[in-house]
Amino acid sequence: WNKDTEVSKLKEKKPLSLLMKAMENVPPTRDFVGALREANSRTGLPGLIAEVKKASPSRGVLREDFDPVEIARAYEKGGAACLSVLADEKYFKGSFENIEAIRNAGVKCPLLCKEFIIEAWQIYYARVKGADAILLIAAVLPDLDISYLTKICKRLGLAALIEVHDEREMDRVLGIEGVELIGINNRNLETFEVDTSNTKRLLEGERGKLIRERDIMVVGESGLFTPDDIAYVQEAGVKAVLVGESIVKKNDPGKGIAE
Ligand code: IGP
Repeated sequence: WNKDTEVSKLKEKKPLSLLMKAMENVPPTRDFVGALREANSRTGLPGLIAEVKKASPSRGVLREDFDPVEIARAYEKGGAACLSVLADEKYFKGSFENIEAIRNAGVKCPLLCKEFIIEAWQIYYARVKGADAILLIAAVLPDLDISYLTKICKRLGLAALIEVHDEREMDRVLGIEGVELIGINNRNLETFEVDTSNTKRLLEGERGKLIRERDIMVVGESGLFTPDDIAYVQEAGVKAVLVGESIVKKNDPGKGIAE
């Protein structure tokens, strides 16, 4: 993330009038948080958000033969509760068209639009393309923007996944009204270093207590590769996980993923 990203996002800006018109015809959203809760209570394991990602800035291209619809279908068949679909083109080689294609292919899992969202029109655009949830990154958004964008999501029936990386961001986000879904990113977005103990640290003590009292759904994100990694973040208190690299690279990306 840097200023360039911001400029490129704003250059793509779609006219609000067109988006509003297009919104009249979109089917209702699917319950993203509900699907995670259902999977968690049915299996006793964290609900899986399986990520459809062609490339990343830290790892380069993950799959040469990347077919978003095929991967999404495999994940769904494998028991994923929800899918995360990269829309960012510059760093992740994703697109909004991938979200649309997966939605139109009849995949039923709720879809998270993975785009760097900084303005309201991007949420409308995600909704029009078939997303059921969007991502808001606390590191790049002031509290007031998080609050405002979260309210827009609520009005549109979308879930907002608010991503934090450290205690300071977690405390900011816990101070914002209406937050129901928090992602703890184990990857430092500046150094790309991954540390799963990040999830544990941020859920200890008063923070964890507050989260349980408010029944906030917490997602452990990034750098999860083994069943032990999943058990570790579950022990720390998450009821959902977001997994990309380790499953997207598999020959059969859906095989055994929900176990
Ligand atoms: C998935 P991984 O290490 O399993 O591929 O991570 C997901 O957490 C990661 O892609 C991610 C991300 C983001 C991508 C987390 N936060 C913000 C883009 C933007």
